[in-house]
Amino acid sequence: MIKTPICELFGIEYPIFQGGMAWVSDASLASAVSEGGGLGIISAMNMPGEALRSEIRACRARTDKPFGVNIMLMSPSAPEQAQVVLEEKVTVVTTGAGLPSKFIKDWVAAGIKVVPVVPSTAIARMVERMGACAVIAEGGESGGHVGDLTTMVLLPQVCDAVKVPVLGAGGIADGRGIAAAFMLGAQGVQCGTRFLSAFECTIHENYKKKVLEARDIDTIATGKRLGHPVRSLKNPFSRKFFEMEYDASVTNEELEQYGTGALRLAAREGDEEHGCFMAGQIAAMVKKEQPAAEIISEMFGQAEQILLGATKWVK
Ligand code: TUI
Repeated sequence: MIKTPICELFGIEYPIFQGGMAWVSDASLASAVSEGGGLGIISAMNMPGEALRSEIRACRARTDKPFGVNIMLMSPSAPEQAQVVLEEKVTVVTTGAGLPSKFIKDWVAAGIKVVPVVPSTAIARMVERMGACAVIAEGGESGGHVGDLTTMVLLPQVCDAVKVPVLGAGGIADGRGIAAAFMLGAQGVQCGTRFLSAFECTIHENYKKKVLEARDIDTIATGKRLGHPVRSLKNPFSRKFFEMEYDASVTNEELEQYGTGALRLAAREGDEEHGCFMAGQIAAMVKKEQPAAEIISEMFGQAEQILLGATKWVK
């Protein structure tokens, strides 16, 4: 059994969060992960406040276990979503794509556990000072909006920089990844891509198929020019985006315009031409569809075996 302070802090059996993935992480996936002993997380992305409220209530109807909500701070809906998580007394809020400065004081005062995703040691220190009870150090191997540093480089440095517990994220999809994150100082992990293949994940079947068929070199980070690079699977959309961003005659507005709506087209419509299928570099290691609970127990079973045998080479 692998127990860390993360389990006690969040009331979960296994020290794993399921990443809040835009247009992907709904009440179905989040409740399945929480029922499986991890922390399921609903992605609020661009939802209006009331839509988020009903997703939170739908999740509560499916599980008595704790779950979280991810607020994407670049979203124009973030302020109203911040209010809804307060009113609904959500157990955990994770944040991404920015600093939670405007909201964190009220959340902490209301007893909400705030766990920001951080791409650097400076930001990790900043959010710890603001009242975060843990941080997620996410390397650029991950899917979606990515920072510069890799998990291997970022994670141990964030662990040294803060006193609160750290979860490692980016490039973790099996027990080896979990064991490695623990070796780098993490007390837990967050996984997104691995949960794309969960039975309870409601994304379009084309999306699942693309993840299951992905090879090691099949993701690409686009959007660096706009200041918010996004990692997704290579397809006509992402290749065209990549070309456009290196074409000086294309304006930033045109580039933004081209990307608008592409996440929804991928996740909900399965549009292989125009959709942006966000996934981490580890997609190639996602090989079968299975229940979320089985994903968790399988990963931790493997991690336990590895960690128990970790001194094999030490004399
Ligand atoms: O947020 C994510 N992953 C995401 S958000 C998203 S939706 C989106 N759509 C279009 C364009 C951009 C995003 C898809 N995937 N991961 C957590 C994460 N947070 N990664 C990096 C950061 C981050 C970056 C900067 C956290 C804080 C930060 O602060 C610095 C600042 O200047 O705000």
